[in-house]
Amino acid sequence: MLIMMGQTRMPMIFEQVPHRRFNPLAGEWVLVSPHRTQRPWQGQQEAAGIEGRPDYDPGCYLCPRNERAGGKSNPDYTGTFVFQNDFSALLDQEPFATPDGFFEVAPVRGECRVICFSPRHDLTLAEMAVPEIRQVIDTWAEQVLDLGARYRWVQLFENKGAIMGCSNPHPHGQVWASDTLPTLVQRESDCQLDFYRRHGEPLLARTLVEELKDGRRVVEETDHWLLVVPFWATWPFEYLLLPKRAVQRMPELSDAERSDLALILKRGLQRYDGLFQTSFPYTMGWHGAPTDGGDHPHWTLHAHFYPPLLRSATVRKFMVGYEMLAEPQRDITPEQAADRLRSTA
Ligand code: H2U
Ligand code: ZN
Repeated sequence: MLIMMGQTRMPMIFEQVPHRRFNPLAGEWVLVSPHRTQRPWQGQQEAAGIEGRPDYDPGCYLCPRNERAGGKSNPDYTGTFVFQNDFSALLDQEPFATPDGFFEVAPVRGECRVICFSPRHDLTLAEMAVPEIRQVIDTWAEQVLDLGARYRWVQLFENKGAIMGCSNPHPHGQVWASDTLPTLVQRESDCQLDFYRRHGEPLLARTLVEELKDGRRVVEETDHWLLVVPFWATWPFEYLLLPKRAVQRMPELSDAERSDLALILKRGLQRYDGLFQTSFPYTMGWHGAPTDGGDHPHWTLHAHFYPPLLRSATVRKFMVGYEMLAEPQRDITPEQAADRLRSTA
């Protein structure tokens, strides 16, 4: 028996049987095995990770006035604060000749910076006030403008939580700029271009329409933004954040879109924190059209949130075994994940 839901008519049978879903943005498939989650949800409510922290830590290399590695000191900053990463993975170096041969090597030029979101050591993005989050958004846009004038790609991201390899709980993100398109970005670019050529509209504009039409994976919606657990999500509680207007890069966001973005970010991140009663770890980052001066009508600005947690504050999903050798796999369906996120306080 097939029970039809929504206007896209994805049969409910897909809530029960193994199937594969296509991720048109990454150009890859994900295996979904919902029959493994037929057991009722016991939802452990461990209050792990929300430990009290001081608002200033004299030993923190990101707090105002403190010394960083290499002897530089942070100013007594009051809002956001950006500095050049003292251990940059990319350097603003001159191009060099590379040898031909089977083993390929290529030069790369770039820069890495650290963005402190707040002088307060004890806050997270989710806990900051909406106007303060708005300041972070403005800083992100400034970084894309500044570095984008010199580099083809500007990658904004945040690693949050020790489980994600984050070195410091002080709220901060990073920006890495490079003169080449990184691998995953190139793939997204190719996939969006391919869709645009075949359908005459941007892939993520169509995704927005389809996700709104279906509705089951929508977690938050504001005047200008949509937050979904995408149809093709790989991570259990992955988010895709989409603008409702065809915006290609962060600096193009209007005043209203930026303020509204601060709002939906806060709401979405509060849902994350509420899910397992923990300061939810994740890697998040922005993808927009390359800053190479070209026109890229196939590109839509968007953010990805990849959180590792699966069942509780301590039980995480591992991308190992089948995932490393064959294809990403998930048990809980994106519809179930969105439902759980919507029902968190
Ligand atoms: P995480 O977001 O992964 O915690 O990284 C923080 C960055 O801060 C990391 O890239 C940099 C590290 O190189 N850092 C400095 O630039 N100066 C310091 O004094 C310590 C850490
Ligand atoms: Zn600090």
